[in-house]
Amino acid sequence: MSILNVKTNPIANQKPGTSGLRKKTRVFQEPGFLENFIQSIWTGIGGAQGKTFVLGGDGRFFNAEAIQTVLRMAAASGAARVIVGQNGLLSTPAASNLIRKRKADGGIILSASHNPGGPDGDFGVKYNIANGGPAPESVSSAIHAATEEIGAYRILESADVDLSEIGIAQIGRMEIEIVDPVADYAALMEEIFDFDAISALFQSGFRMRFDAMHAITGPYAKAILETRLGAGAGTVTNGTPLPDFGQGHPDPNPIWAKELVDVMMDPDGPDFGAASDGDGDRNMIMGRGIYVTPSDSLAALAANATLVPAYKDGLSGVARSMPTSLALDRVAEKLGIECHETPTGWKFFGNLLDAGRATLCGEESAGTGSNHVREKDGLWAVLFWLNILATRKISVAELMADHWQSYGRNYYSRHDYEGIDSGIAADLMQGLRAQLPDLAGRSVAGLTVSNADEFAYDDPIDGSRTEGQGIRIHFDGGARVVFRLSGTGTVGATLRVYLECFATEALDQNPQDALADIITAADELAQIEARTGRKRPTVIT
Ligand code: VG1
Ligand code: CO
Repeated sequence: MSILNVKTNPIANQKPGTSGLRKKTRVFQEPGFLENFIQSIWTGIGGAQGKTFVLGGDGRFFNAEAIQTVLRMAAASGAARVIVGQNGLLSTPAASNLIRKRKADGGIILSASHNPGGPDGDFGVKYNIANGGPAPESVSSAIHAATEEIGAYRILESADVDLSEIGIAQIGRMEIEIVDPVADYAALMEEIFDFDAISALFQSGFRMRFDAMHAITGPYAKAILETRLGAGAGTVTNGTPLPDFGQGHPDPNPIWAKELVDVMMDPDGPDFGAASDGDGDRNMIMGRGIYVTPSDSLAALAANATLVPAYKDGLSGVARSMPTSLALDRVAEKLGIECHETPTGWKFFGNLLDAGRATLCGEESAGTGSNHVREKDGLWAVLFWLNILATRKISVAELMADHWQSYGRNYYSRHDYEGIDSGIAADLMQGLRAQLPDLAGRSVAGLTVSNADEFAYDDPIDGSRTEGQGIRIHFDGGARVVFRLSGTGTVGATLRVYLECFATEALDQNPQDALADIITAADELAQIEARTGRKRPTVIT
């Protein structure tokens, strides 16, 4: 086996976004594209020599080929060992757990997460550091800088490694350990939650439906919910990972998981419903007749955390991404704990978790997690809910009604305008930015602006500053609208408009009705329709 030193040229736009590098699959398949990026990861982290990495992906189209390329390149650059999930599969939280548990130097996760897969879909690569979490900005910048200077990459000439059997393999001088993708993760869940209480809940006739959306969580959910906890065969639907996710869009929200929503809205539907995304780090929570918004779910988990064995002594603090609703802040205030506000993307929670300043973190996009790993974790959130329901012995609808009664309700919705022209999107954001100095005190659609700014984050642990993280406009009475552009899309730009208002009465409204004035104000401020020609959002969650 010889090591090839292949000459290459920098490829433009290999800049990691909110969560790794995401591109159309066909772009990743272009000669040298994946290779350039992987070599740049090695450069960005100071070399692969002697290191141990964890490697796996969500099973989407091109996963199998890409895994082999990464293995050959790790061997060629002197990595000592790569721990890889059987058949090249690992959910994002399971990869995070393995990196931590095995004290690896880092990990590569092949996934474009909630983006559709397939030859015409998207593919992605994420690099995680030794704490198990997404590479922070400093590491991502170093990787990006390397992509702009690369002149050659190193790859081993070798046959494909058979990843179908658990055990040890070798290419060149590098050892490859093929592991069961589920075992360590399932063991971790058992340490955190009261499995006996959850099993008893299922034995009492509690019915659940988990939609794995043909993505990575199928095998995890079957092993934990059906086999270990006795939820019964058939609880997990769409449970076999498929390279194109069954032509679906593996984003667990009421639009893309409509099949589940319909079942849950039936008066005879199951007691509890949940779904997860492409790489298993997001969650959608439903009860019979009720969809729980991710922001509310995060707040409810925080409020009930001490019912879970791992959090019985309380939370050291909590954190949420800036656009996530302020429902969490109300709980933190009552508990007397710190509540941090970070930019969008899990990489900003890592320092807080490492420093013990936050135990629980979450995002409005259906990501929730804790200090058990350094990623958001879909199935963990589902088990958290089950643990609470098993202990409190009430329904999801009752639990949320009780929560809103105690804390008030933050009505919340996100309106996405996908695939708009990048130039128009940039102008729209610039238009908002230009208004910022004079917005306070102005009346818009009958609401008065109390203050407005562009969010910048000063990390309290490492002192780094991250600017340009979304424009936020607060109104008198606690309402708010936030505008930002997505950093995970692969076509044009996606404008995300996050809408929120606070109520202590009339707690049963449709969020779109409760938010009607703020929706009007958002359009007036950003001139969405005038600038984009769009009369309505592409996706409302
Ligand atoms: C989106 C979400 C963000 C999440 C990110 C990665 O980013 O808004 O909250 O962390 O996806 O999630 P953006 O930049 O498109 O708004 V995952 O599960 O797709 O890795
Ligand atoms: Co994801």
